[in-house]
Amino acid sequence: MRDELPASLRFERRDAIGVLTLARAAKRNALDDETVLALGRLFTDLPSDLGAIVIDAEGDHFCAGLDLGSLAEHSTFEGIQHSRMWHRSMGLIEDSPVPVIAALKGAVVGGGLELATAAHLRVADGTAFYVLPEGQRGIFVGGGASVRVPRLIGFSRMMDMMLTGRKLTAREGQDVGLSHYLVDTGSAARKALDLAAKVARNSPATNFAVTQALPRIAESNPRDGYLMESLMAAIAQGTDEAKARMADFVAGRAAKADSL
Ligand code: 1HE
Repeated sequence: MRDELPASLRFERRDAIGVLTLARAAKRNALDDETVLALGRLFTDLPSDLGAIVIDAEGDHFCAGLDLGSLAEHSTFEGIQHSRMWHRSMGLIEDSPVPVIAALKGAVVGGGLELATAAHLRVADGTAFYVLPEGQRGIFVGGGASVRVPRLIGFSRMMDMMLTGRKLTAREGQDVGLSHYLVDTGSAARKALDLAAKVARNSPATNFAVTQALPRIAESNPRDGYLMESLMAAIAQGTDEAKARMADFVAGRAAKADSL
């Protein structure tokens, strides 16, 4: 399927890392249905030996969101189905067993922010800006933003963005928690690749626990969360790889916590 991507997407391997590039710069990487569906297929069918994925973008902008040319003809029911299609694809990214790191620059707008927040880590450069223009376009978010964005910045800040069209700068996005890292202009992809190399060296059980269990634990009631944590911890520490890594530390062969 990776050979059958539309022209708007590219996927390449760099050893254990997969680099997915949004490749429709002439339209500021706006996401049409073909691209959203292909994202879903790609994340359903990942190579089994991948350690991390970086989402990068051609041109000056990460993603201008939904392709606005594609929405006008929808009936109400088609609108629901369209939004659910976005939910499926973004959900497959969020549920990827392989951690996903988005490299952000320029517009991270509407559905572009929905894509960015489906990733597990976000690295922004100084040109990045965040807008939810749906309010001003007469629509509402439909690709998962009302769940994923409040998790990061709270629904009150999202209300402000949607009611007023407020644009958050890269600095503001970093301060409120939209990005994990804010780096020099032009270096988001490089930083994302460096982080991906680190992430890919973790044990697959740890990366699974962090991407699959942690978000669910954080959103469950504490009593269920503690139990889920114990189960996940026992599964992770029972792997041969965990045993070997702990033995390496005890034998002085592994990095100390301040130099990981
Ligand atoms: C587009 C899109 C698009 C650009 N759909 N074609 N998203 C928005 O409301 C953002 C709309 N885009 C913009 O505000 C600006 O394009 C940018 C700030 C991102 C970049 O500005 P700029 O000056 O670099 O580019 P441009 O001249 O505005 O756009 C270049 C081309 O891309 C132009 O097409 P051209 O044929 O005239 O060259 C634009 O029409 C096209 N283009 N953005 C379609 N989004 C699941 S629900 C999610 C709901 C949403 O995402 S709503 C938010 C939609």
